Amino acid sequence: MAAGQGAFSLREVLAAFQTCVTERREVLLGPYLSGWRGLIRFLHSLGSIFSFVSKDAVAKVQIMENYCRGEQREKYVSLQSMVEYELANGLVDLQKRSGRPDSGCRTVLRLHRALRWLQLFLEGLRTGREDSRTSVICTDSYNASLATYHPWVVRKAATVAFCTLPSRNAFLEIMNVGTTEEAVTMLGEALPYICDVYGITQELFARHKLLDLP
Ligand code: 1Q0
Repeated sequence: MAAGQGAFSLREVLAAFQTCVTERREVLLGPYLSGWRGLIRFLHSLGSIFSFVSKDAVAKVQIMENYCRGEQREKYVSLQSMVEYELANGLVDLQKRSGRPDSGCRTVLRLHRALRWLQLFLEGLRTGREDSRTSVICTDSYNASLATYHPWVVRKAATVAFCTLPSRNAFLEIMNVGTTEEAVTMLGEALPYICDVYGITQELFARHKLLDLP
């Protein structure tokens, strides 16, 4: 059932990541970005201390939505068609962040790295003990993924913000999928879809040597 306007349902967000992957193992940008929109909506509800994160995430989703609505929109249907189009047309700067508009490839790469954090974080919530601290799960997931790519000042701000996160049980409740037990079950069912999207994207970007785009 659809959640009411403004309400957050992790089930819907995860369903978006599920519908991303086609039979031909392509990742569709439409549902990928709506999954991100859902996550950002949730991030807003955690308070203004996370606004430096949501601003960046919104900016990146916006860049991609503009490509998806723009003149070349048929090239931005899937990650595969985007990579092929941008590389074939010299739109990806491999050396430096160019003065041109940001490429879809570099922008998706940032979201892709954040998806790894999400995967680790949700897995940590799922397998954590009832009394485990969300801030610790979040910090560990961040240090094992995104932190590598962030300068000291961002790492510091992120770590401070994580300390304000609600308890694991409160978190499982705001997922809006029923009891904490139901939330844990749902995470177990849904996480493989996020892993799948992550794995396909990682393989695609590795094959085209796009994993270090500036
Ligand atoms: C639950 C707490 C959420 C915490 C989010 C963790 C991520 C911290 C990331 C800090 C990013 C800082 C802002 C700037 C970074 C940019 O420099 C960087 C690189 O871009 P560029 O253009 O400078 O090369 N950008 C990024 O690395 C992208 C970061 C995007 C982060 C998007 C996070 C969205 C998170 C949503 C919350 C999901 C919670 C799901 C749990 C649901 C359970 C009810």
